[in-house]
Amino acid sequence: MTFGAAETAAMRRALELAADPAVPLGPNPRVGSVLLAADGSVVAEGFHRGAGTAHAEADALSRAGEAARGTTAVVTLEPCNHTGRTGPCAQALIRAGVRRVVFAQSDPNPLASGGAETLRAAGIEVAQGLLADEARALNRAWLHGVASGRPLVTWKFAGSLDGRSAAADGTSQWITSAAARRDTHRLRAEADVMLVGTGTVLADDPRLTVRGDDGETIARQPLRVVMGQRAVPTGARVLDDAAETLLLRTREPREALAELFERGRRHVFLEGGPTLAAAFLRAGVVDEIVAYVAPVLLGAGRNAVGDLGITAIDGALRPTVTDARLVEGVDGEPANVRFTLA
Ligand code: AOF
Ligand code: ZN
Repeated sequence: MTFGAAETAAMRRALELAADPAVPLGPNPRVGSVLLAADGSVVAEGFHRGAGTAHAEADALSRAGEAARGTTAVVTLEPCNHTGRTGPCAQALIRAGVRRVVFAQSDPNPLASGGAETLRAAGIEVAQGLLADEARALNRAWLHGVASGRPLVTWKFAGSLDGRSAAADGTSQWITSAAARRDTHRLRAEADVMLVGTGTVLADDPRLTVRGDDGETIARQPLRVVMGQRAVPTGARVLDDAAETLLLRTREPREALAELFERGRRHVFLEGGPTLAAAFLRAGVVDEIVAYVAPVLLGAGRNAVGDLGITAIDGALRPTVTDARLVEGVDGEPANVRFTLA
């Protein structure tokens, strides 16, 4: 399908609006919308601000008012066809007199899909697929949830060249570089759950907050979740008021994920120790691995991953590398390597 330059620029803007960091992550997709006049100028912009609020199209239409008539609606997701928490956007676009609708990706949600057909049946020109990869990347956790019924799980590995997360005496500070840790915080900010086991809380007393490059906690903090059957001490830093915390008294990854999905969470960043990492890998619920490897050899030491029950080479887990890059060190620290695997 062909798209005009103004439509492409509008779709980029709609993706940017959709990704607004002030929007809470949750069970709904991130969606943006721009209404264009016939000469390509912007009539109105809109975006979705979290579950229960207006959809992006409705937001843009209400800002445009009468000026919506005859415009092209550029939307990052196929307009919905259902009455859910709000009314169907396809009908709202028809009523507003929109001439053409351009969307990036079709809606995989069976409850809401079918908007494109409804629009076409009403005589509106519909074109799809513009910047679809970017739109899918933005909502990959939500898409994973629609397809699988559980949250996307990203496991973070940080270790030495020989796969250790701590020295033999248990000291574990600063295996990966400060630059690698800052990079981790950028990835954490995209998730809505930070998950560890009680063992990590007892051993490291982590805060599990997301800090920006300046070291300050950012506004949109993921839910901190501690799972396991050991008690979390009342003074643990994970219980401070920097972010919400949920204690799950289970050791079953699938049960924990089901509970988090139920609570509207769609992307779990797994930062646990060797026991929890092994439990999730064994249960087959790790969807993505981000591995920071530091040029450090410890020889003996604590394994970053516990026993996976693999005894023969045939049983090895072999994730695929989707990205590999150097994370340059600053202030004299060595570069680390970051692999992304799926
Ligand atoms: C959104 N925001 O801008 C668009 C969505 O939870 P509901 O009833 O508001 O409906 C959510 C569904 O609507 C969602 O799963 C998706 O299929 C569709 N479009 N949702 O939250 C939006 N355009
Ligand atoms: Zn809608």
